Amino acid sequence: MADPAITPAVASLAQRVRAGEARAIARAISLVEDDEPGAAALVGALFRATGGAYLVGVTGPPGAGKSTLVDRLSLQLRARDETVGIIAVDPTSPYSGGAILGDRVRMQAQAGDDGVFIRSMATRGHLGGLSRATHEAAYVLDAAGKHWVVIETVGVGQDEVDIVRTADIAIVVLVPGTGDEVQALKAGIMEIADIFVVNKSDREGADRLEASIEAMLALADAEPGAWRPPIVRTQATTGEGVPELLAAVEAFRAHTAPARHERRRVRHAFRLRELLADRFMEHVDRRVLAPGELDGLLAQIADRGLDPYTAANGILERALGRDTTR
Ligand SMILES: Nc1nc2c(ncn2[C@@H]2O[C@H](COP(=O)(O)OP(=O)(O)OP(=O)(O)O)[C@@H](O)[C@H]2O)c(=O)[nH]1
Ligand SMILES: [Mg+2]
Repeated sequence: MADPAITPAVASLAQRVRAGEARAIARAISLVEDDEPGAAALVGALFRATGGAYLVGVTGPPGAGKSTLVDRLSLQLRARDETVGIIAVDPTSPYSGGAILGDRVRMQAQAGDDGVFIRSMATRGHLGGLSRATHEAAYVLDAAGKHWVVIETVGVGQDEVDIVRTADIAIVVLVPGTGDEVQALKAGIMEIADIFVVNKSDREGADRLEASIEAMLALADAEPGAWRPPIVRTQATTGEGVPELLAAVEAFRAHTAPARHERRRVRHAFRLRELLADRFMEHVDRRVLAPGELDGLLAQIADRGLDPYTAANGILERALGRDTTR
């Protein structure tokens, strides 16, 4: 990684982000998303201004109604004069905007202070991974002064689940009658839920789904005083149940306020380890291994002429210039 020395252009961008300028926010997110030159310096310049936003992770099966729900939720927040930044990871159905779009136009009339900023992000193609890209986009929105930053992911891959798991709150959205319960269990998203939403509760099978979540929660032996994930029924299309969902979010926020630092420490630890692993591999690829050398090592391993531990130790030793045998 180059020295994150800040150029005047990046410094000015950071300043405009902190002022909440929508165009600067969009530009800054593109910069970090594509890991362009200046991205690390920008994150460095913005980081001190982060920590004010409450980070909400929303996940669930494809088409569960996550975006519709987040749309509704942000309308409620806007009604309280709170600002929202939304990052939607690879949505198959884009944010319709809907009522929000109308509001955004109205808000833009107010001295460039957009109340809602929505950004879609592709799952693939990020240097350093999806998690890096979304976390850094969240830093941008946080530094821009958004009260709430919502990250929506489809709960199918480990990256997507980890992103939501390390948010301040994890909301898992399920829908009745699709067998999603079982799929969700497989993907490991049931364990991360701070709140369960049974969306499309107008559909048949909502009772059954709620019962199966209850049964699962009853099996988990929670410590006394621990948060018990509530189950909230919603109809995102009509907005029914959304005030109750917001109330549950607030209840969780209050309940976990004393432990908020711990949760964020876990998130930062996760990010730091990820960054270190990325940067180290980048260093190994660029500075340690000769072109084609890795393929040669892999061929030897495939032929059982070399074991992976010895290979890894050899690379580590060369990278660090000393003996690294454990
Ligand atoms: N009947 C019914 N339909 C709903 C409800 N909530 C959402 N939908 C519909 O379900 C479809 C998918 O909604 P989205 O909000 O795009 O779902 P999503 O989970 O964000 O989808 P992906 O991001 O593509 O995974 C849309 O046609 C919505 O109108 C609901 O409560 N009831
Ligand atoms: Mg969506």
